[in-house]
Amino acid sequence: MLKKSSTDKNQLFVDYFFVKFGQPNKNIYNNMDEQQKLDAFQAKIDAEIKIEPKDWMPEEYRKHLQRQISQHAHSEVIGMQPEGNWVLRAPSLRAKVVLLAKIQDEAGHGQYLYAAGETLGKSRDEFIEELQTEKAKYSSIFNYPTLTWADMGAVGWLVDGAAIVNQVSLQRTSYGPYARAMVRICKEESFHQRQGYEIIAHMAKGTPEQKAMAQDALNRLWWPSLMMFGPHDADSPNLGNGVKWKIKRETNDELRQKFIDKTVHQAEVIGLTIPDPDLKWNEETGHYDYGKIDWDEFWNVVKGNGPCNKQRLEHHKRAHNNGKWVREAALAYAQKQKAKQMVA
Ligand code: FAQ
Repeated sequence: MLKKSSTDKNQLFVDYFFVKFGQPNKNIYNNMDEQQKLDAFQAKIDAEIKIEPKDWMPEEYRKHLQRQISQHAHSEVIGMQPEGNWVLRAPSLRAKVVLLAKIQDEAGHGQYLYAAGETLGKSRDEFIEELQTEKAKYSSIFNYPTLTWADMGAVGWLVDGAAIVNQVSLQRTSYGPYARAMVRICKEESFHQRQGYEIIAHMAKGTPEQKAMAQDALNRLWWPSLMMFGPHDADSPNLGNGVKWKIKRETNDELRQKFIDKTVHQAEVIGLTIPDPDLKWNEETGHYDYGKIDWDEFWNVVKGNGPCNKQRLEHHKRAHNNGKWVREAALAYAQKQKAKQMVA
């Protein structure tokens, strides 16, 4: 018997079952036809009850999540490369320690996300194979080079800033393991955004040359940061199911607008100019209007032809191969420990 819960959302789900199928029980899905299962699943989503790994779910929902979560994980891991480029050239010991900590956090985010993805029945090896054979994507932003120290500021400020806007929203996503991973990731991501803003603010207040470097980093990374949110809603094939199943809680355009609205003021405070002549406050909508995004550039990068796509994947493959002995050793150690426990 499903226990009636005191919370409204569970109540809604239970009520649904009483009305539709009579007394609900633990194996509610067993005697349902396909359409009834889909209806029941949607009722659960609508009641804001999280879907957990062992729950029944439509295959399309599972595939949608495997795609999005693994791409998210790949982005975190590939995203370490542009910043890794500056660890050995950080301008002070403090800057180096902070940058290293941030990059290690990104590796951790990849771990949480791969683990969440694995609960959907696909192994980490399969996910990585898909990345390395270009069947899976990762965020377009990481295919741009990081040319100066100011780029470390711009990446933290803009790229992590954009990532947070999306990830705060994803804390309410319908799949339990993904939502819970997001809660922890968001806490760390806001430290990342601040470390980037600190760097860029410092440079913007520095010598004219340093200020010029900060402005140049903003000029190069502004538009690619807006592209992180994906195509406009009208051109987003995954939007319909994403919203219906509450995987996505806000659309690509809504999130992009949120990011722009909060970032414009941050640029003003440090005396930098957003490189968009069409950027204008709109009294009527209460948002900034912005210029046209170059979608040809976006798709070119997504299809593998950005400035650093090949370099990023080759580096990933090399590091993965070099780390094979570590994975094997860790596995052998774990097996030994397990055998010891069995004997004891
Ligand atoms: N780059 O139908 P939609 C971070 C693809 S984390 C590449 O709109 P959807 C932390 C999309 O996959 C950054 N591909 O797709 C950090 C789809 O192709 P598919 C990553 C993109 O899923 C900071 C096709 O275009 N965050 O930065 C991009 O509804 C600093 C059509 O698109 C996440 O992954 C893109 N920008 O919306 C780390 C958040 N945009 O798969 C290190 C979770 C779209 O059908 C350093 N993901 N595509 O072959 C999401 O929220 C969504 O998946 C979107 C795309 C918004 C990325």
